[in-house]
Amino acid sequence: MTNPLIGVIGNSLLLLMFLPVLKHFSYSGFYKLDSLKHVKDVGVQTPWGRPSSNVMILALPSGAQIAFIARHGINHSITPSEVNGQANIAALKHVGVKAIVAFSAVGSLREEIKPGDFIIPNQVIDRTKSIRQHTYFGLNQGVVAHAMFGEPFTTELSSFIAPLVKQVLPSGLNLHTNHGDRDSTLVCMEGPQFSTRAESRMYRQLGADIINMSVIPEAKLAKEAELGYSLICTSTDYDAWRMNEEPVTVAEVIKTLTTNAENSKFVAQNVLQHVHDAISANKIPSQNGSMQFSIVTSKDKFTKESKEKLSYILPDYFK
Ligand SMILES: *[C@@H]1O[C@H](CO)[C@@H](O)[C@H](O)[C@H]1NC(C)=O
Ligand SMILES: *[C@@H]1O[C@H](CO)[C@@H](O)[C@H](O)[C@H]1NC(C)=O
Ligand SMILES: CC(=O)N[C@H]1CO[C@H](CO)[C@@H](O)[C@@H]1O
Repeated sequence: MTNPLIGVIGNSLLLLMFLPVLKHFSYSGFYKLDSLKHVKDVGVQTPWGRPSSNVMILALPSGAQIAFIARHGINHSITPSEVNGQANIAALKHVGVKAIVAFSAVGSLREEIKPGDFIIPNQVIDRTKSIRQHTYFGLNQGVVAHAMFGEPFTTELSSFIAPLVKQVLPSGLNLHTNHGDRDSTLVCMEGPQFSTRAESRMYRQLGADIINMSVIPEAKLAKEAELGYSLICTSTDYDAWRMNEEPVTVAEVIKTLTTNAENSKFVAQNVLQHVHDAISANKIPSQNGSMQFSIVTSKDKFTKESKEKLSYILPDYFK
């Protein structure tokens, strides 16, 4: 059996849409026919602990396999600040994944990004508060490394995915991406509470288009682990910036979230096979080697412990 080449990180709703037959979900099973097949669950213990869920190996209709992690746990019981990003990314790397297609619900900071619309951002503003472990380096292990993060997502992967998403969007919904020198910017806040109106308006002034609580540290850790990473977002609401509207209600978010998860499932099914094929044919450049010049500490200073730990994600440098 070959390793899964792509990893998917999404919420448990997305998984539910893939696998309506999972026992502990009571779901109508309406989508049974076109769902992905569950091959097996892999319980992975990484040097940074356990991922949010087992790594679920799912088969596409062609038989190609993907690896899925439910970001907030299978029962959605892990808050964005509690998600163990280090373990999630390391676990996907460990099972052989080369690139990650992540899904996230976001709030919209722009009138033209309507609830239900899809967004593939190319830039990030980090407003998390360093209570999440956001790097594999430092942490008293004696290895210093600085990953490039000017392009927080894998540009080639995102531009490969965009037309595929567009193809299957239900009519009335739009896909928003960067164009020309206009970035598509995601601001990542700590949460778990949503923004105040003042914060929401500040993010608009900073040039942000959408907001969520999940892309950091995922995108940073994927870079450090030399994995491709792109994010497909679905807008649930208008956050809190609109003066003459009620701020986002949780009920509104959950309702749109469910519809969005259904749409995300169709998008995922159209996208994943193509991404798998492109990665196996080397049509999307590999991230292998991208950390080559980032590690500042010289090899002879690595401790036995740091080598053991870091070789889990970067065997070429820490063997
Ligand atoms: C999820 O919830 C079910 C009960 O609904 C429980 O049996 C199961 O252990 C939970 N799984 C995890 C991983 O928390
Ligand atoms: C990745 O790049 C390193 C050099 O940085 C090379 O030694 C290694 O063979 C490459 N691995 C793969 C899987 O291409
Ligand atoms: C506005 C906002 O933060 N939206 C989402 C961002 O990400 C978290 C975690 O995935 C979602 O639960 C939020 O609804």
